[in-house]
Amino acid sequence: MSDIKYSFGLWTVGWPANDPFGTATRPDLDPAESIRKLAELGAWGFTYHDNDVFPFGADDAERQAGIDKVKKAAQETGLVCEMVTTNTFSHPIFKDGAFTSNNRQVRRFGLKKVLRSVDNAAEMGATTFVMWGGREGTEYDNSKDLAAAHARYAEGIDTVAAYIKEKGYDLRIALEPKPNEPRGDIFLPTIGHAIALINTLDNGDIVGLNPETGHEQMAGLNYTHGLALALYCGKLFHIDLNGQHGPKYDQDLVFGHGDLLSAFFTVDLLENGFPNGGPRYEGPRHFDYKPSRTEHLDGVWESAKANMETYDLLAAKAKAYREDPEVQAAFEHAGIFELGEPTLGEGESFDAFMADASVDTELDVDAVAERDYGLVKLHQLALKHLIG
Ligand code: ASC
Ligand code: MN
Ligand code: MN
Ligand code: MN
Repeated sequence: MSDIKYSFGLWTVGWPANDPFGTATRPDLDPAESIRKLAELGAWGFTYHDNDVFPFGADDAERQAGIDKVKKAAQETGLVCEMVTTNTFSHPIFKDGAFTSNNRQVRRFGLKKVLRSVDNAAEMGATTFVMWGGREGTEYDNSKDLAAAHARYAEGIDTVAAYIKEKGYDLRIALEPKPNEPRGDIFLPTIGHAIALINTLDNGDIVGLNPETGHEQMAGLNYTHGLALALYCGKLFHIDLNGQHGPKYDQDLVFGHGDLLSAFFTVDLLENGFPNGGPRYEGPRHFDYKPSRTEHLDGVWESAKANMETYDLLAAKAKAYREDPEVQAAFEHAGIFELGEPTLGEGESFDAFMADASVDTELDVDAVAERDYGLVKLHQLALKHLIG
């Protein structure tokens, strides 16, 4: 096993494989046992929703008992609790959303549930607090005042951020976009939507993103491009890696078991950074997948291992790809380093630029248009590193 910091949601291996069409095919797992098993397999960390470790409606004693069991397993194994999140989607009270429910009582209930989860995240030493608004959305466009819904969503997120600051917790919020499922349309469906809302917040400095591979791909979008935008904006706080085959229901496959080429370039970005330098993601490689319903318990642990093995394999391939002199020459030929140069010269004035005839009238546009970027050759080099 490599020294890469791999982390798993307890709800991933712990999913008993109940789906909308059938009952569970596996028994419930004890979260503390899952932590021990993940440690044995070589994972570094774990994450959970409040109700992965104590039931909805638990009294204070039952709540603390669930937390203490997980804490003990973490201490015994050395596995790090790096992120905590809140289940604001399972109980029927959240059927119209938590922060964006039309019902103010539900919004106040949801907010308090989230703030208690923030306290627990701090208690566990987690540094990221994820908010996936699974039920924040509609089936019908006339179900809500859509401006008010976004205002209430922003209010909720800002309130959680303000609470973290007031308590002095070392925590950052990471919003997780998803386009649909379980709602027909979920608010903040993509990375770009989330960044736009974050920019309106008073406490947006501690609010960023937790993009999930499959969620972006469900929207027909490019996950690696999304990570790049989040990094550029200083907002890539956490990641949920998994696999997905294009726009359809949320498959939550093992990382790399969906679009493998996309997974390769995701790992290339995470491990090697941008070709011209720039911001890097230094957080855990966190998996949010579901062991397929066909698998029993052996299959659960095989699938957990498969995530880490696939990432390790892709990391090694991506490293060899970047170090290959032929690839570096193809980068040069393609202009990838040239793209790192600003378009205007340093201190170049508008007057000088607009008067510069070499930019247009003296430019042989047909000759420039004939440039061969060699991008197919470059991509074939990547493919050969991946499967050659
Ligand atoms: C999360 C998260 C998701 C959902 C889903 C619940 O916290 O990251 O994608 O909840 O895994 O089943
Ligand atoms: Mn998913
Ligand atoms: Mn997720
Ligand atoms: Mn998910």
